[in-house]
Amino acid sequence: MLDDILINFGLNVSDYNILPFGSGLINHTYKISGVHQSFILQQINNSVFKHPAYIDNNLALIKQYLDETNPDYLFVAPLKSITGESVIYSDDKFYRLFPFIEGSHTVNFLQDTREAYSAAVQFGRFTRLLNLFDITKLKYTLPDFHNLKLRFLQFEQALKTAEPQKLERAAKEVKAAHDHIGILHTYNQFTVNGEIPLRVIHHDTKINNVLFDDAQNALCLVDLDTVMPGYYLSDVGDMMRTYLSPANEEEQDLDKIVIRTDFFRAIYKGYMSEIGTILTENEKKYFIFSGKMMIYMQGLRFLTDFLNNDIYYGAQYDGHNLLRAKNQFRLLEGYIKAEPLFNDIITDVNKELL
Ligand code: GN1
Ligand code: MG
Repeated sequence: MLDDILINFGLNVSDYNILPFGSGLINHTYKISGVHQSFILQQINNSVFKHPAYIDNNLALIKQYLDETNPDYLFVAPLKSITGESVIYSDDKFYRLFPFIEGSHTVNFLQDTREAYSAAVQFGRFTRLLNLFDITKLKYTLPDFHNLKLRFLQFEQALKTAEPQKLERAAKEVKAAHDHIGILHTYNQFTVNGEIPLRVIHHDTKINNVLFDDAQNALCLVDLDTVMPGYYLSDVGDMMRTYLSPANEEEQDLDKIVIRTDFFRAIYKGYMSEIGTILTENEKKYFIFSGKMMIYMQGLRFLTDFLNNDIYYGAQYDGHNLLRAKNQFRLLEGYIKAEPLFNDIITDVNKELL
């Protein structure tokens, strides 16, 4: 099946070894390894991304802009087929081919604050380099993707339709979702007041969407399908969600979820060293809030999916998405406890950055 796709790019399948690649939850990804050159082939999940052409539009425009303004920036855009297409439609599915960045690898856990710093620099740089890019040219590849208000409504809807035994199993997490509703109120406040500008952001900054070299320096960003206008809080918040704890969202032993404040320092320093002078004072006020917003949103999304019978994320075992939700609410508690420490770190780093 994949043979037909590769032919479009002038590749002969018998010259390559094809294996599933990475640990993304949404798209299917394969590594196409050859003797001289390797590629990443990705099948877009088009029940999630309803308009693959929107993704293509955004990446092409951004690539062109970056090529013109910052030719040295490593932007991993999809390759063009023999007929000049960057999305191939075959058998009701959409595919793209990317160059494999030699010497790169991804990680699912962060062990060293330097990795967090380096990834945060990459995400901050991306948004900074696109600061003057006209965001009205970008399509919303996933409308309302990080709209917390909508995520909460979807959760409430799932409460109405879920099987009673699922509601029982999830009682604690449903309570946690309601207990932390203040996060939604804060979100509503700044969105209604238009206090925070839209910027070009990545929208999925979890650590396995960054390529590292062997010395653990972040080389570039991948998984660019959700690049679209949004709040910088989404990017910073998802870094908090995925870099602070040594245990990730799949961890079943919740006691392993702890907040590493030195990783918070690394994220703040890395991100702000790139874009601190561009962010408005109002945006900066919400830096710590970003983590609460994204951890809470992810908890709601996993919980909603559990109630909806795992239609979005899928599940490898019974209760998988409930466990992920438990995990995220535990992380949220730890994050909230650490807030005073985060404030001290910000004051401290600001002195260094001056
Ligand atoms: C999905 O595709 P992947 O695994 O990089 C999801 C993110 C979630 C993440 C949770 C399009 O990201 O929003 O944060 O799972 N992407 C989409 O692991 O829904
Ligand atoms: Mg991914």
